[in-house]
Amino acid sequence: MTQQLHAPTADEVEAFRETILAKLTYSIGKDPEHASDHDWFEAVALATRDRMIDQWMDRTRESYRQGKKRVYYLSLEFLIGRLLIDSLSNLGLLETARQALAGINVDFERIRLTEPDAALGNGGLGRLAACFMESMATLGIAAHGYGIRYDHGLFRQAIVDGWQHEQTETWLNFGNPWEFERPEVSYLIGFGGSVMALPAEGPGKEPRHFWHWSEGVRAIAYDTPIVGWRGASVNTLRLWRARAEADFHLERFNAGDHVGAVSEGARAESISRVLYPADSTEAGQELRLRQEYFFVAASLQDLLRRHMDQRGTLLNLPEFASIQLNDTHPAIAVAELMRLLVDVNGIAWNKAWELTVATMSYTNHTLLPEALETWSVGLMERLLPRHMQIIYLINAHHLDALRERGIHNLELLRSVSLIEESNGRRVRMGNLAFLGSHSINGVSALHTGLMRETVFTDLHSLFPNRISNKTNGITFRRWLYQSNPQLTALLVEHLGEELLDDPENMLRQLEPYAEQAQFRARFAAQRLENKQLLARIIQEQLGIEVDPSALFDVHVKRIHEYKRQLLNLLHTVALYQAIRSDPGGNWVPRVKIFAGKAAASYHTAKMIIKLTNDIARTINDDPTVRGLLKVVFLPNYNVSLAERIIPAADLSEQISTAGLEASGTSNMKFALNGALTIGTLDGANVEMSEQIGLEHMFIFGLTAQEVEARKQAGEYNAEATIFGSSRLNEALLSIRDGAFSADDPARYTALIDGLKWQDTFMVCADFEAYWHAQLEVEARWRDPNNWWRSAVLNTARTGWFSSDRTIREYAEDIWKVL
Ligand code: 26Q
Repeated sequence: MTQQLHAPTADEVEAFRETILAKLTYSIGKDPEHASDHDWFEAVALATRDRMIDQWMDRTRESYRQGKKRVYYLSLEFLIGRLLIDSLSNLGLLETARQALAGINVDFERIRLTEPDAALGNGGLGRLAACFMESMATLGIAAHGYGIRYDHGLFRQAIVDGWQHEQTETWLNFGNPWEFERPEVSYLIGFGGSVMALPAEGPGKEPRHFWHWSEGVRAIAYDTPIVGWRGASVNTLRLWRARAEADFHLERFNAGDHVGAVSEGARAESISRVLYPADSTEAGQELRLRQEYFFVAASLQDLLRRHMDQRGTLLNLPEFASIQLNDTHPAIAVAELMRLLVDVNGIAWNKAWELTVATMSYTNHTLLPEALETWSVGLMERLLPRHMQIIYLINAHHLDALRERGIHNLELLRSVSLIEESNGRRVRMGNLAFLGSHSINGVSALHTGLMRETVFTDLHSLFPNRISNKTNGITFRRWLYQSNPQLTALLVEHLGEELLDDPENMLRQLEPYAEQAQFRARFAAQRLENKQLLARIIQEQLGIEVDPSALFDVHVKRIHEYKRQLLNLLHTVALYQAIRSDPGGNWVPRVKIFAGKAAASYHTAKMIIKLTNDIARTINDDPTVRGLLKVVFLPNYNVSLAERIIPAADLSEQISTAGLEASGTSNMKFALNGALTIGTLDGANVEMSEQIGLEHMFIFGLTAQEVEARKQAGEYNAEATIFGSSRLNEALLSIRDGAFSADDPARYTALIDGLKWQDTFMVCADFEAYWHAQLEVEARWRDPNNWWRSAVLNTARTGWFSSDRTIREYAEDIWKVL
């Protein structure tokens, strides 16, 4: 690998080797003769961690001394993946470690693979938080990530007979060498109970409220250092673990209620047991609300304590702290901060509100109605009675202020209220986050526009300056340098090592090379290497042989109807039928690669996985297609698998129904690695087409406006569309009639009828356009000069999608820290 600027000296290698051996002996208690791969991994991780610590402490002391403003990133998800290569590479120790291990005959690659993924997230939102942590460390922003240290991350997906099975994820089974447990950093978090109000102590004073909660859960801090590029700075990701409060239960225990005491303890500890495995809201479940409040309360107490230690007053909080809410999941922070300021610290309501709004900001990641969080008033009153009162009070002040502005339109007041009255009374967390923040942002230009026009129209009309756009980005350290060392080496060879420090600007210098046949050949050759590696994984995992020279057409992401894996499957079936009817035709050999998890309770998504596997088996077993078309579904998609798949992709599928994908981030990862995108004008695909140029992508289908117009008109009829496309009709019929499910011919009747009668996601509506875009893909592929020219330009023009750029925008516009 090329990331180390200068080859390590023999002394450096020897010194690192000594540390590793010392860790193995004295921290793990093994001698090299008997050490397992895992022991070695742990020894290397501990040796690496040591190298971060000096810098970590320096930076922490330094930011204390300078009194810098701090950023607090509150997120229920951090989808980190593995940390070993990330840390070594950012510290410039990758080559040192490799040589240190080679000298004692330990296989670095095997060691690397023993690290489990930290899968504390579902998908895009969680991975974004992880990229942001790395970019904030790289840019030297004093940032703290706050979240939950789940015992179990996102479930492991097993595919049995084509169906998804969820298995418990166990990343902590062998311990976690990256984290520091901080038993001394702990807070007691209350739930339930009642509120007592004491009358105001005098004129001009406000009544004081005391929350007597009935259940206490202890939050214990676990810190993971996050190191930035070239070790420039090291920040902390602080994750909270829930522990039963010993004394609490001891009383019951001593009173003889052993079972009761233990079950109460289990109830407390269940809060940090498992990540919710849905990437859109499930029915408002109590445990989820307990998770949200638990980590928000611990984090706010922690950051207020730090602020008080340094400043001695909370009245200047917004000058020294910015709190970013990653979606509405931590939105209860608005009420909790008010409670801490008003009830605990005696600050007057209006002043507290001013401080809260000036400190908080909120990022929205979805407009899907089912994903907008609301909590029933009843549940809130039972679990967080004081917060419910505070929310009512915020709402009353808010609505009064509007009436004072002369706004009496009932419909408007109803829509901007914190309480939804129509389907039982519910608290709208989106509106709470909006009102409690000075800045609200979307994650792509299109999405931000739609936020203004749809979910937040009315709030936007009242606070027209609050919404802004911050288009997502990705960290190039992980998604290029680490995951694609072959391409990185090629880029460094031509552009120099400075590229690694400033890819945002320097990648553009690659453009002229797109015109050089020799360079294009090198570019294609490194891709082929990556495809051979992926082909080996496919062979190992599925026993399916794929031809590395075929077009690798890749669709990997959470399974969702709006992401339209079904559209891709219909293309697959139509292509299969076309090949069967002309087996001797001049076809482009293609491998369709799918991967992704379905929420456990999302029936249609699970059916889509089964259908993919049914189609794969049928096509792969059919001798008439002679391997011209292969279909694979790789199980258990996660960060580590993404790192193998993305650098091996020729074609990136980003085909969501326009208007529904807030941004997408894998779209950027693929383009950076030189894949061409087939996609709709949705999310950040729009910005990508502006940067890369429409002629180097395959953009097709209805626009967001056109989708909306069809829905409004209410006259869109998939039947007529199907009637107009015999290809589509035949593909639908064959699936519906059981051509891929002979064992259960009616398996897909409901799924296909859904497309015919509803077509909510415009799968049929976009089919022909998609088919023709795929024909263009094939035409370009047959013309290698043009294909690889476009591929090189994709890499060259993706610099803007660095999460360093995104974070700089947050830092300048929202946090005011740069
Ligand atoms: C909420 C309540 C209860 C249970 C689960 C949830 C929940 C959990 C995760 C709701 C949503 C999520 C995740 C959403 C997500 O990943 N959104 C994606 O965010 C990316 C980063 O901004 C975007 O690129 C994607 O477009 C968007 O889908």
